[in-house]
Amino acid sequence: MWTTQRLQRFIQTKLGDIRLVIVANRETYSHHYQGERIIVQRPPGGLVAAIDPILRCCHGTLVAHGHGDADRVVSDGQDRVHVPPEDPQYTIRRIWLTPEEMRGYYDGFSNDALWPLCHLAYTRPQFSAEAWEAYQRVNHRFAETVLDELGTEPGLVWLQDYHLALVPAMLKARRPDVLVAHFWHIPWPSYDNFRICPWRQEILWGLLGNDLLGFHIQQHGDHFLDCCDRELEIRIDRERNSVFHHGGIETMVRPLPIGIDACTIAVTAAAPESAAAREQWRGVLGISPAMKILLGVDRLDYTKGIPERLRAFSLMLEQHPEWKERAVFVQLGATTRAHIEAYRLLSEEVEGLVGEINAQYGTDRWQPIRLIRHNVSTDDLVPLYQIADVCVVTSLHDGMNLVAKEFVAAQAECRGMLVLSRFAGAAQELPEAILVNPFSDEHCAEAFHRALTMPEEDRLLRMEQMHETVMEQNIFRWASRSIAVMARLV
Ligand code: GDG
Repeated sequence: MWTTQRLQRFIQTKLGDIRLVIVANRETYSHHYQGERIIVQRPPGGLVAAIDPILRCCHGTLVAHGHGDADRVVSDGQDRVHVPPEDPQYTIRRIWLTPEEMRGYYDGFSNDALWPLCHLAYTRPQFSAEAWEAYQRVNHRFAETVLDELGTEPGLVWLQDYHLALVPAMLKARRPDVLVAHFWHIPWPSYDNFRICPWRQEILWGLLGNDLLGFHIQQHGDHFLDCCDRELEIRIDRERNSVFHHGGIETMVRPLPIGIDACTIAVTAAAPESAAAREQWRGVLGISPAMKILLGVDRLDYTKGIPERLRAFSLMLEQHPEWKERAVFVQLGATTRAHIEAYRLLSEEVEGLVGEINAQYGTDRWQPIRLIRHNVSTDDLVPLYQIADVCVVTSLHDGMNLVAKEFVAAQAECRGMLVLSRFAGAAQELPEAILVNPFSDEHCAEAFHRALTMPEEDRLLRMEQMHETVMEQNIFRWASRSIAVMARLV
């Protein structure tokens, strides 16, 4: 089993004194004013959960955008702060961005162009020259900051995600000796979808600055190779999964499916406080122990298939009326990317649907859907996973999906069941889930009913297998696999 300690030893053996710099848009800790006081927050999201344990165990540096309103005050003269605050183990080097830069680079290009371009969710990407210009400028700033952090030392730079596609080539142009790797956390589209991007060649060349480019699954890597093949004058070696360019320089493309810190979730689940929190959830939601709970946990994002699953739940109530007053759908949907039109529309759609379905089926004693719009703390999320009978993940398209894995890790007694979209990367590792096509309400409604009525023996077998996979293929294993590939390049 991969643990923090094992990963720490592994990194020391493999990388020795080589400095590890991770680069991500989002910082793992942010500082905020609460009245006169300054508090520390850990932003939610899969990426933060993945890189924090790695940075802790290799005492590396994270270069990230400082977005907290008290971030500047707590940073030193070089914009650095040591974290976690209670026991500092690594450094965050913060980059400051203006609201205008954020509108262009983050909202505009990253989230309103690249995000819909890469997800087949049928939301049209918005390509704006102004946003693209901001994206280039901010990527340049990230590259300059990384170079400044490295000084003249040898180093390994590990970039995260789609906000930083141009940074690899910018780094290599100045420091060809530095090893550059990148993990792309979201899907890569097929060429037919990718070719609508006006700046497709620039993005491909940016990413070809990497020595290693990781995706969750082989299919995303294959799509990337196809795009390079169709757009650029370069050599693709399908057997090696590599692109050769600039007179023989190799960019390796690898499937590296991400995991979660499953052990921490299992420990939280087993803690006595979790038992109290489970009771508290039932009390707050007014759910009796006899009531079956279906649970969805997502940022409110149009790729996650939230309206689709609510419609499917409504259909299940129509087709299987025996679930009326016997099942409740709890949906967590914290707001994200609220400045973007598509997200505002989604929020209205979800609120509207919940209202309609509750009005149609609800009774004095029962509200079929409970929508929770605020961010729930991780300590409160684990007990919610534990009381759920069915966890519903119906992403229209998803790189991996960590919620599916978190639910399985929290369910030590394996009493629940997972309904999982075929179009989430996680479906490849968790085939024992009930796999669904989220574009079909009928298919999902039947899957919910099947999950609720699955014979215990079958359910246990499937959940136990998934539990084993999630515990073994954890975040430390992902990090070790990624670092093993990078170390071979050193
Ligand atoms: C990207 C890719 C890939 C959500 N609501 C709350 C909350 N969350 C946490 C979950 C989970 C994370 O957010 C969501 O992770 P996902 O993997 O589902 O999705 P993205 O944020 O889109 O992540 C995805 C991931 O990167 C990693 O590579 O799997 O495909 O899109 O950890 O628990 N956490 C808390 N309260 C909430 O209300 N505490």
